[in-house]
Amino acid sequence: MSRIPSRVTEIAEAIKVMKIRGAGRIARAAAEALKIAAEEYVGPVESQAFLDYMEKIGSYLKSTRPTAVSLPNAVGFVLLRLRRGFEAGLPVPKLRKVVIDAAETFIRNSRLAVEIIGRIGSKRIRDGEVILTHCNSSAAVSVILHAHREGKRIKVYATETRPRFQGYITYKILKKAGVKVTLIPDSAIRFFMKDIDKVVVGADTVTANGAVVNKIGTSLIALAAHEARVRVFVAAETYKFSPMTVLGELVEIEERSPLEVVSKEYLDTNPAITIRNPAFDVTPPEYIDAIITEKGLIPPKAAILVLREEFGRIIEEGILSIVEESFSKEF
Ligand code: RUB
Repeated sequence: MSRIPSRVTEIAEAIKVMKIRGAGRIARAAAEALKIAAEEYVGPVESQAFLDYMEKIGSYLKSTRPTAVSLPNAVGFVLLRLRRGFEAGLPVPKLRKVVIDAAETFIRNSRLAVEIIGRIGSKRIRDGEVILTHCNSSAAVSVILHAHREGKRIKVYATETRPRFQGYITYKILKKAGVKVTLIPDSAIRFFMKDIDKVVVGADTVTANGAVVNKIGTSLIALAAHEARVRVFVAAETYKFSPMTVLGELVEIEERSPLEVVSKEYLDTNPAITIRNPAFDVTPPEYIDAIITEKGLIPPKAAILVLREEFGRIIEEGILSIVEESFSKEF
């Protein structure tokens, strides 16, 4: 089998160490990696060998980070089209083109989705409002930037987002665009909530019941916002919706190294210390007012409708295989 090209391993490594981060960027990087893999394939001319190689690359990319469903959805988008081409009997050069076209389509649609979300979401922001955002979400930033460009005199609070400080990226982007932005420690959220009109955050995964998995701390923000009757908006492309959750699967929450929380010196001098570092948490649908997608604004409970429309076939096939397994057992 053709070996994994070094440009693909570089992308996978960059996702792992978070040089490439944020669910949308991760998804686009994975699509790009699949495109590179197809372009650089030098294995046997049999279609089956090409399919096996691409499936292997897909699994490898999916193993880099576990929580954002945008990653398996991006890989699935490309490989589904490859499998269809394979079943139609296409030869390797044609299959290669199928992968390249699918990857480019995914990347283009993904960028367009962020833009559309910005336009839709900004309509919900009024002149003079104060927005709170968390972490660094391209979709949430798109909403804020559109509101700003439309001339709305908004003010933004951006959390630091410990332990990886992605809030600094948000701060920098907004500042550069001329938005009035203030950086605050994560623990100051409730202190500032009385000044805030709307919370706008992104998503790594949206589940079948409308719960949103996003950067650790999001659920605390939503809880504080709920208490203060502040509206919470989640900006999420439809490829952040998880078809596997319809089949009962739980979203794996990534736990990262304690070295993101304390220094190596501290760890070395306190070897018995226990540290946990979950990277994401789950905000229940009750604490979310609306999810802004590129297909429109929806209440979180309507997540299942998006899932049925976008991933209907995958869900049907999943249900079918569960039914088949059940029939093969005696009950
Ligand atoms: C990033 C994060 C972002 C979402 C949405 O976590 O939680 O809010 O991924 O981002 P990490 P986007 O930094 O650990 O990847 O809207 O850009 O897809």
